[in-house]
Amino acid sequence: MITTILSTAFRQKIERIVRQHESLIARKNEVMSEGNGIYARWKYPVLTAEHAPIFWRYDLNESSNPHLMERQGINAAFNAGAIYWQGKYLLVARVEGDDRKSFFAVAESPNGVDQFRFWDYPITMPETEEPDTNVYDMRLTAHEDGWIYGLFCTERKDKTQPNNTSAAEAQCGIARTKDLIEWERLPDLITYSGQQRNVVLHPEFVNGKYALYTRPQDGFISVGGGGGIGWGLTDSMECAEVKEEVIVDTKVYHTIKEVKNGQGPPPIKTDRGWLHLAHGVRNTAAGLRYVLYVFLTELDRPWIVTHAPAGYFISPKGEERVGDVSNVVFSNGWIVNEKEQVFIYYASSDTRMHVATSTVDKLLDYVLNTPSDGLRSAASVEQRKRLIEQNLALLQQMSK
Ligand code: M1P
Repeated sequence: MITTILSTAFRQKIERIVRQHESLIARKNEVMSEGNGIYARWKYPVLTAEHAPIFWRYDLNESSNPHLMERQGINAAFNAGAIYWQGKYLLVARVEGDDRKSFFAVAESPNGVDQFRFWDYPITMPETEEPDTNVYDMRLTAHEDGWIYGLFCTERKDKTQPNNTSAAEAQCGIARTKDLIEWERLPDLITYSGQQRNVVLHPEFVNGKYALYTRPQDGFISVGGGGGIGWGLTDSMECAEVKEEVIVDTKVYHTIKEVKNGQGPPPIKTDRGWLHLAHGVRNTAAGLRYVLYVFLTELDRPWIVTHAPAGYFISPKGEERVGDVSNVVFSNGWIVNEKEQVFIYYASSDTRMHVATSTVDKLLDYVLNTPSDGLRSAASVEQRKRLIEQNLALLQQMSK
């Protein structure tokens, strides 16, 4: 063991930083008063770059860091997968260092809405023979085969364009674990689409096979002519291959998912079907706008959409609108606890994590009873007129 003598001033500086960090983690969260009856947003982000332990960021040795510089800063903590694990709420966050490299790290909370604390070490994700340049956006699936799978985006340089320093290729990396500490890396998913992002493993076997939600894309950013949330089966996860990929939720002109969309976390099983959370992207003069939406699919055929409320479920609000990539909300993790409470973890503007809470009942009510997109202004007006007519009659009745 190395014993280091610290000066009083240096020790006090460390103590001050530790106190600030501890008070951030201990801060009680509060439900925001205004709500829409579907879910409640919580006031404070649940996980931020500042939640990263100080011993990840500072060299605490006075002789090698006499000015106590934060030399290895953390830029962001966002796009977290989530799992309810031994009575604890765990997020597997995309933590991004100041060097722009993302890695995965587990943060744990006793109640799902505050006190998220990172485990001491980030996840050591083994690599395949072709090393990843960047890994991010893990979806955690506790599969009925007994493993917890983490599917994530692995990004590498596009070697076909050696002179273009932005040209990249996205594919689906796969790893599995029993304890979220030791991870076994499996070969990347093989599909016959150009690139893949937002791939999610369905929690149950379908026709005896593993089932995957995919998001085929022509380029790294653009999904191209195809796109949409795809669906495919694979015999094994040890060398996962989707030979046939069908689009089950397409992008649609003049909707919140006009440019692209992608499955969020694995769907939640309910007695009315599989409840899905996804992100939709549209273009604006100010750039892309990412929102979240919800849909329901059949229990026995999870690839068949039965209910799809029009428009967004969560959009960026207030401070959420600003960050490294502004006007974005993105979710790849939600948790249902034993009381059927749902914790929807979403990131804002590729910077930090938030939570909104609801229940399975409320989400089902929302998805089953919200009108679907009429796809034309006139149809939207008719929908609204029906609501107004019905409400005015009720209000009139109430006033008698
Ligand atoms: O910057 C917004 C999001 O962009 C990508 O998502 P998609 O492939 O659906 O466009 C991902 O890089 C995601 O991490 C990011 O939050």
